[in-house]
Amino acid sequence: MNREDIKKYADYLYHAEESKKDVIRFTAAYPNLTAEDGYEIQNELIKRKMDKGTRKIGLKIGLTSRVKMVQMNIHIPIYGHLLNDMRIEDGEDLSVSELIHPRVESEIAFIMGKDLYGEDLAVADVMGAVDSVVCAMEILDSRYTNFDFRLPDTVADNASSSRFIMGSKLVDPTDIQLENLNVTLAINGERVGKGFGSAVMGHPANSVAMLAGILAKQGEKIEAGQIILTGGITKAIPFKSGDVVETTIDILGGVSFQAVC
Ligand code: OOG
Ligand code: MG
Repeated sequence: MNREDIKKYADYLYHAEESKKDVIRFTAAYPNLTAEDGYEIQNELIKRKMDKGTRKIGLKIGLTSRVKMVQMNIHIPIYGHLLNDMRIEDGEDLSVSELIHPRVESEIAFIMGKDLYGEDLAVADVMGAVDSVVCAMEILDSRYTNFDFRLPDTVADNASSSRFIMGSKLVDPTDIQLENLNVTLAINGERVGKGFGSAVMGHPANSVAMLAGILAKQGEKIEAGQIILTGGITKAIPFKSGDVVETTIDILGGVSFQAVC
């Protein structure tokens, strides 16, 4: 894909988000678009946002659980970037009028204490570099009509990411079996999703090891201080203004927000 096309597609997504108007997936017209093209567009899109003054604060991994792969009908994990203006605080309101058609999913977030570099890392290597684990939610807001996309489209669209929210309790992961933790997503007190930490590739650290492997091939690493969203444990569920959305995870505690206009 040439530079001009990469810029054109990034522009298209940038304006879809700015104007809150969904667009048709690129692969409808260009079925040969590849995941590599998608990452080039994503990088261009992130660059545009950083030119406007936002900062990278972490990475998100997606499509790492069976429930999410089945929901989106894409069976290959993807990643995207977390920027400082995507973060909302625990208990804060989330304005849905800024978004197109938001959905929420429960995740386990890692805050890295050390750099992580390498291919074929094991769970223990990853956990050795994690400073704390946190109960989190990701708000997805695909810029594509009806969340209808193929792998390269969503990669280009920063993996549908829109906002994320982390609980205030930072937990030392030593001696915690993340795979056994029970995760519940509730809207207005009604349970709408549940799962265990093991839903993410057997253990959320496996998803981070996979990401480290992808980055290592590009000569890059996961950096100390970065926030990593390890992937949805529950299906992503739509919500609307007025809803109170909460995730609770054994040991890690809870996190919530209220959706407002
Ligand atoms: C793609 C992003 C998936 C996850 O955690 O699985 C994702 C989508 O479902 O729109 O963030
Ligand atoms: Mg996610």
